[in-house]
Amino acid sequence: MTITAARVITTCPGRNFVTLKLETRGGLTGVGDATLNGRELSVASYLVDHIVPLLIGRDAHRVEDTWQYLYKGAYWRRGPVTMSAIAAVDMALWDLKAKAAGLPLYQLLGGACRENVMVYGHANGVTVEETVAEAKRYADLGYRAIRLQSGVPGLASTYGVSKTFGYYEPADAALPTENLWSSEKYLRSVAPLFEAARETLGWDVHLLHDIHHRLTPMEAGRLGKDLEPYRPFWLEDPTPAENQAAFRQIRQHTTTPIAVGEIFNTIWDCKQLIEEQLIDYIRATVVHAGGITHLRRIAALADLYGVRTGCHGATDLSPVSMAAALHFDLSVPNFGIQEYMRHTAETDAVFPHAYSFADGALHPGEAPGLGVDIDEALAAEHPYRPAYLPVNRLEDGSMHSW
Ligand code: EZ4
Ligand code: CO
Repeated sequence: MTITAARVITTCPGRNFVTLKLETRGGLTGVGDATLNGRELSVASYLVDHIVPLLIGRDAHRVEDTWQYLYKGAYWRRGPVTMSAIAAVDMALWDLKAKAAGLPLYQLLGGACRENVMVYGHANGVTVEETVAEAKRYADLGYRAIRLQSGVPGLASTYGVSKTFGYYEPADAALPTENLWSSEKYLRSVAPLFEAARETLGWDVHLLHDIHHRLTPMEAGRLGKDLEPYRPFWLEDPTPAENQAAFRQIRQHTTTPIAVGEIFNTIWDCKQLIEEQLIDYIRATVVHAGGITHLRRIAALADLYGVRTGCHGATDLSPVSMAAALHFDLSVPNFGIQEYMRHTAETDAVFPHAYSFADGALHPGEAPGLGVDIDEALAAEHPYRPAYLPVNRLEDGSMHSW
């Protein structure tokens, strides 16, 4: 199964996506997602300028060897640009291998471990009332798990809050939007949100929350403790995770489960958090953590320590990544939950796919391979548009984590 052509397609059906498409001599094609939100063209260049020349003529069946070749062979290891580029190749090779076998990819990964993949949706609003009303709409759609993000009284805007039901795109401007942040104001706002949500939604639905890397370990410990009465499913990204040892402090203060890892690139970013059992869910994704090959290795390490998976699934991960994540989720023994921000109809049209939603869960479908493709003619009608993620400053002007 010799690779004869490799194209990198950058398209913006409402938001930017970078996709790698491989062709083989026998006429099969495979796709991989290479989208790195706000830094898209760097991965496109890494692929076009430095990886595509290495792929032409290779045997597409050699998934592991190709992974090792691109990782060890670059000399410069790790990092989001390198690992997203390797991930795109890895996804496309698995897609090809499964198509060659005539099987949906999850069958090659050991087969289904469960009937379907529980997902969580994003409920948000400017006020507690709006957010809880949104959460109710998700519950009525059948969701069994819902993330709650609300505006913070006294702050003009914050992470995770949009006005449009079901859709939120933080990379919203040609130059970064500036947000103002106060951890004190934020910390006062979260427990009342969870209290109101439990009153309206009851206790049969999982409730989640994303701190988005903004607190100190002590602040995160206090928030975790404040939320314990409402039994959150998880608190996500409490502090910036470069300092993995900092999570020891959070653990000493709260029993609220912790989820980390959407910006991790390799197993090395996860190692200490998993081995010391400092987290409950690992959020590394197929696209930013080196593809299906590497994510399975991370999941296997996590399984040794009772850590479950909770893959990132924001809309900046294309439907190609979502399909890959679902095959992974269905087949990995220590699956926990999958994030699911629905893509817009515009995006779905460019990426026709076999996965489907029912009863609060997704299933990857039974199409051979990943079960997703890119309509290149339609993609060409949506040219790339520069879009940055926002930045965050404290009220005195200091830069803070966004
Ligand atoms: O802000 O994917 O849990 N989900 C998230 C996302 C991230 C975006 C950044 O590109 O934190 O919304
Ligand atoms: Co997050």
